[in-house]
Amino acid sequence: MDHMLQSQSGTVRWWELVFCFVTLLQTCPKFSFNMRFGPSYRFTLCRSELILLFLLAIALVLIVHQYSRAVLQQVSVVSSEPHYKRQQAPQHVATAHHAPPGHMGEPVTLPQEQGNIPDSVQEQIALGWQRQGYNQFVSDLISVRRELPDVRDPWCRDRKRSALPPVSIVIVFHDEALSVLLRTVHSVLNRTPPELVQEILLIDDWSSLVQLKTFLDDYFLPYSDKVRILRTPKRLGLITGRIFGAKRASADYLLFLDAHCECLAGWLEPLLELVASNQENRKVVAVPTIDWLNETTLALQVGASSGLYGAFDWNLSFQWRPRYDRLQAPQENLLEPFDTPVMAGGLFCIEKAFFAQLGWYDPGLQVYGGENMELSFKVWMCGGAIRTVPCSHVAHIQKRNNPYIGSYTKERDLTMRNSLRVAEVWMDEYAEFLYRLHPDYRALLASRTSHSLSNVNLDARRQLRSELGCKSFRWYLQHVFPEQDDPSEAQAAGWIRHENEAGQLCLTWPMRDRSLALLHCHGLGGQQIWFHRKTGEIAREGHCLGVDSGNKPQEAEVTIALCSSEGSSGAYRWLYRRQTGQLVNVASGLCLVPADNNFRVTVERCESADREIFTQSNRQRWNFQIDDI
Ligand SMILES: [Mn+2]
Repeated sequence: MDHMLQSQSGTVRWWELVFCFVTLLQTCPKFSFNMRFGPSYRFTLCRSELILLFLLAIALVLIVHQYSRAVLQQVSVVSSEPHYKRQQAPQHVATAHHAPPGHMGEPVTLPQEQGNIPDSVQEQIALGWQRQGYNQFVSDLISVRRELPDVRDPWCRDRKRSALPPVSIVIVFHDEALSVLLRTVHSVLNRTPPELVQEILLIDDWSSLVQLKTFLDDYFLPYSDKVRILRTPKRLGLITGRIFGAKRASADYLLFLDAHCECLAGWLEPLLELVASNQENRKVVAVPTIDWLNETTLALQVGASSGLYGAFDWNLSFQWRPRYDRLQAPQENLLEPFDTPVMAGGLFCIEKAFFAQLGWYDPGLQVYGGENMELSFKVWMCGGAIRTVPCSHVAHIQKRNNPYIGSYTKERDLTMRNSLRVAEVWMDEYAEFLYRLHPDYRALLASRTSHSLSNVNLDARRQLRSELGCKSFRWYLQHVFPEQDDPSEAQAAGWIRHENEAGQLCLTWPMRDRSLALLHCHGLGGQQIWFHRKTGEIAREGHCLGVDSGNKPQEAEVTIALCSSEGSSGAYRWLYRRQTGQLVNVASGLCLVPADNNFRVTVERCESADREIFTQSNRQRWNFQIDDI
């Protein structure tokens, strides 16, 4: 029983107290105690009563002490571990019936009926969307330490790994929602072996939200062994902000994350293993599989991105393409890292010395956009490789708009300026195709002399390229991205336009359902850019336009399918008659025309070319944007 009276500061034993008291009573055998309560009461306590009172007092002390000890024990259990190790949500919130919002990546939905949400809350929701491009209100409802399921394939989970070096994780933010930023950091701390995280550098790129200042410093104080907050001296933009962080990182390996991510179990190890192992004689940049955090409900949606590779179109916009259309032999194990010509941009692991050797990013690139193309081209062309790692999963919120850039025209203007620098330095003769397919680039290029594109000279970047002895863009297309439509191998390119009473309509693919359509020409390229190869195929993104003749001519259908690598049959070859603008399918001899509803295409018997009906509005007349490459 003596342990019950032990306190943190020393030991007092209950029987010692009793012993003292009994000794006291023995030394004064006639001890009595007189007390006056008010004017008329007088009590005399005899020895036996006094002993009883004493025992009662001892019992009370014991009860109080036991209770306070229990409380102290609880406090010490909680505070003895470093905060970043406390990854489990409290037990009571993890039960099925009372799971907290968003637990295990479940969607968080608000009541559908507007009437159920007070006006003040509706205002907050709208403000969150407007500021962040995602549902900040819902994010604020979710624990910043929420748990997520382990979505890895068992093959990834069971792999044995050798010792890995630590990384510096660089996260640039500008007015990110606090809950989203904190959740990004906690997902790293909670789901990464601490010895692999040398530091997390939070680069505050001139944010104006007040909670991202002193509050953020205070919040991360208990994590100061891992988290460092650096603030830029002025607005740098995402690209320069990343360079700012990279140069200040202390580890040999860098890992870049967007400020609106959640890393999943086992995310870092396979990336690092690929980058740090020098098994091949080349530097590898590793990219995780990107899962989707739904921007409305913050639900985790495990995507197909391990089945996709990164590509670009001739507007230098990033796009995902399915891995099955790659020409290189498929790997035996689809979970092994695979080559990707271009990376999405925000999430990657790279050796710091290699990044420095490549001249970081071009410092003339501003704010956002095009930097992923620059880094991707130069990694491949200057002796490195980019691989997607299917075992590594990072979930990411795709913002609906780009709140800190503003309008679409502003964004287009910004990315065009950046893309132009990338094209001028890295794309050799292919830059010319970019300008021919998108004439607004040429206008921008022409205006460059009057007001400089940027004060950072292009020559310095060209010189860097030649010092590094990098290969040509043609080499890159042929060896790294042979699936890409090569304009230099085409006889005509650009939009395939039809003019009629409905206006100017362009052949467009793929629609959301991967169908082929005839839509108003938007002039932005992308889905409306086609290549008429010298071999006759009309192709875009490795898919060829064909005719399925059916049994009768009226059953013939226009199809689109993966181009054959061994050369196409006549069903996929087309003849372009310049005088009449007719596109004649070689196998069937039928001509391409708009379908009756105008938003689809079909084929019909060709009209004879010598008749005088081929005005601009003839239904069989089509125009290529560039019909002589
Ligand atoms: Mn992002």
